[in-house]
Amino acid sequence: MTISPTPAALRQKLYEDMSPLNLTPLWEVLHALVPPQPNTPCVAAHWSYEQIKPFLKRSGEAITAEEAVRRVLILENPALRGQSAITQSLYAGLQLILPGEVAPSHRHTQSALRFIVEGQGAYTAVDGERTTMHPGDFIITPSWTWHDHGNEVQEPVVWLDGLDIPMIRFFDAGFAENAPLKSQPVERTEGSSFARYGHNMAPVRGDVPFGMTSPIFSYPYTRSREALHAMERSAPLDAYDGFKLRYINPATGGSPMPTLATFMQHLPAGFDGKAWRQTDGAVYSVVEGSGIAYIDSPQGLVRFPFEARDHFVVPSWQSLRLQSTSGCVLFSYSDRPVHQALGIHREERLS
Ligand code: 1HN
Repeated sequence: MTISPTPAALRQKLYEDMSPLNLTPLWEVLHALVPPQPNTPCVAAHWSYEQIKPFLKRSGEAITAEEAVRRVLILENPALRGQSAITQSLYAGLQLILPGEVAPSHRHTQSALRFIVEGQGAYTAVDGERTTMHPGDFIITPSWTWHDHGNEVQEPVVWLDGLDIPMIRFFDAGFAENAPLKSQPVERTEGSSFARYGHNMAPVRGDVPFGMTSPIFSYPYTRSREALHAMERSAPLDAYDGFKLRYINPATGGSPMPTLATFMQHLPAGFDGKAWRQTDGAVYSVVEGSGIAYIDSPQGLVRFPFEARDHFVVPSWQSLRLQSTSGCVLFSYSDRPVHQALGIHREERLS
């Protein structure tokens, strides 16, 4: 008498026998492939600038900007160590440039944003134009444009680099090359891009210079700050965001870069915000003031008290609630434009 194998044994044998042909049964993984809601491997995390600063200083002693090409400490998601990623799609790092240094010119298909964290007077050069950095300025490096940085002043300058590196890696669409010259030649006077595109006006003829990326090179903090404060006098307070604006590409009204959306918000003193969540995981840079971020993660409620120059990351679909006793200003970025282009963006405001 033959004993027929159990269904479990039958299946196990099937899996083993077909594995050499690189076949795997969907029914064993279906649930994980299409979870009922986003199930990110990322975790909420916070980097205190006070704790990071000594290591930035030490990297300044350990390597020159030129030798490093870019002297950056990567903010790695604790659950994605070794992947140079702060979320599955986004990269974040803090870059330091010391007086007299140059970070040599190169270009790559990855798009970058710079958000100035500490110090002023260093410059970044893109496509023949330089812009001087000041804390709170949001500066763009469009995909495939030559860019170098330099510091001809007396103080160190630190900024947040936000790039779409993991996303471009996912698509296997990354290209890069080094320029023949360390510093690209200056071809336009500083402020030239802002003069043409930064005043709700645009040149009458001609194409936009950087395709889907904003023609504005630097969005100065003086202007963003003024907008938020004027809004505070004239618009109702949002119970979730405080006073929050998105940066735009003036040519399209859309995000400044095809892969990255950027935001600036002001939480007035005493703000006690409601919780909300979105599919786009977001990186925050604290510009001024202090507060507390509460993030509802599967591991439980996480509480991050933050101060100026701190950074934190809110993973996809984990709810965020912001509080500020003293008032604060927050910059943030995410991959929202990609979610929107794919028609999969979701946002939920909880009570
Ligand atoms: C890059 O080009 C910069 O230009 C910063 O400052 C960070 C991280 C990975 C790849 C390229 C920059 C970067 C980067």
